[in-house]
Amino acid sequence: MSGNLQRILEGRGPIRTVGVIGMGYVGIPAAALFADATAFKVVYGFQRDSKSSGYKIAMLSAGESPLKGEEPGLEALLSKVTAAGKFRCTADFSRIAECDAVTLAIQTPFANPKDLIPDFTPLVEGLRNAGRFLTPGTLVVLESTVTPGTTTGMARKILEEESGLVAGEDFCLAHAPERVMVGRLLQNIREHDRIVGGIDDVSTGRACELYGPVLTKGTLIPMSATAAEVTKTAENTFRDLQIAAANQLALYCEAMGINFYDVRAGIDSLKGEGITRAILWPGAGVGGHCLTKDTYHLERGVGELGPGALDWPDDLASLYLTSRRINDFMPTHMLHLTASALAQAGKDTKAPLKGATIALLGWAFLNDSDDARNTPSAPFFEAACAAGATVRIHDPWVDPATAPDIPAGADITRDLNAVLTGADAVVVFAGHREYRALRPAEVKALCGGDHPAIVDGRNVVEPDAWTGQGFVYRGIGRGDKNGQRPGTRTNPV
Ligand code: SAJ
Repeated sequence: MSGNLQRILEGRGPIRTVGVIGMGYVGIPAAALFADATAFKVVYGFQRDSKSSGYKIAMLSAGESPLKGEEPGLEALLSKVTAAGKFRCTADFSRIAECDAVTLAIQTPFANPKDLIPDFTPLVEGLRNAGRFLTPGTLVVLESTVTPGTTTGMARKILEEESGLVAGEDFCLAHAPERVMVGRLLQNIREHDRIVGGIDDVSTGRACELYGPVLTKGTLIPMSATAAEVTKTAENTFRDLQIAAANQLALYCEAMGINFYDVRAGIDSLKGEGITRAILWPGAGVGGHCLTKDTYHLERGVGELGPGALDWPDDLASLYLTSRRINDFMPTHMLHLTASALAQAGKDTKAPLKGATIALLGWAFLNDSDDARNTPSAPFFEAACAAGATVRIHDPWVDPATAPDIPAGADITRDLNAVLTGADAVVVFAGHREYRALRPAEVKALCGGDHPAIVDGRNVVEPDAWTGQGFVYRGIGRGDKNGQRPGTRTNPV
């Protein structure tokens, strides 16, 4: 870092014009909040005029949000800042030359769900566009979740190549990871603490100048760019780890014939000074676009940034990768529970799934949500079909026309009666409110058999109410009820 950059910034003055590249669920609320801040004069929302998302330009220019689902306050804020002339959406990336600060809010999905390698193509294109029109003193901030080392590595390299400028000398560069959740975008940006990591102190300081005006409850947490990248990936890695710990304990409780939820309540009761027990919930699996990939970003980062520097026990797998494997095992466990219940209900014990009709309830990865990215229902569906079952899928929230990566042959319907009619097994994968309201007697009448199976992956049904109606019950963590004879309330022998 030289005094050169500081001098350029002093000559340039405070940030007044802001650019946000990527009009998605991260970029749109961020741009609206920057535009609403009195500190800034005007905000450009940069959006490629592509076939798939070019429509957003006209909508946003009219002050309308192209985002699906309820986002409290966003529509009104967009309308306000557009009418005030403080926000403009454009495909003209050359206007980046007018910006004192440019943020990149471009997602980094898997190239394909199997190899877990992120597809940085869209981010690289955004970086090239930013670099092409970069001017001395501009601040560039990556908000996308990236592998640690990306900001000081690939991003810096592309920006310097395209601009002919030098990061830390001629322009500022930082990473400020987004921490937004759908349904509370504006609130999250305003109220979550904001990690701000520059490649040097001047960049960190300039990034704090950009984000400070949009925070209400949140505070700025300055650090290095790489530390910011590790913070983001690690905060999701730790959540995945906590879920895996709950899943492993649930599997232990099933094996020992006890109720995980009693144990959880017991553990949770330990309170007091300095005592923390963050025990989460076991379930049919972990989906979504955060927890399923951020561990791999972190693991790649330590592999690239610290090759040979990591002191780790010989032949011991990463705890974080082991957690990913535990969570990815849960759909398989659901299949094992389903097979076990069908065998108990009288199906061929050697191949209970073969020829069985399964009602798969829930395609979304999250309760009461239409989001199906990396859903754990998909591997269950594929494995059950491979075992010879017929699987009918219900989800009251997911739109089959827009859900990503739906496997061949998977038809998602909102007709619950049709899915339940004639089913040998009812398997709950999402804790949608509709499934908590299921009445066992009505479901039994639709299934038609003497002892259909109910397999509960989200702890939404009460076991005795279902076994009392003749169902064979299985539930994750319910070692006290799994195998209980239909019509009885006694523990399995
Ligand atoms: N899950 C469990 N047990 C739990 C919690 C979740 O099995 O105790 C499963 C869910 O069913 C789902 C998956 O894990 O399939 C992910 O659930 P999530 O609640 O973590 O939701 P995400 O994937 O949308 O995570 C986002 C993340 N937010 C950001 O990256 C900005 C995460 O950091 C948040 O902690 C999380 O939302 C949240 O708490 O809502």
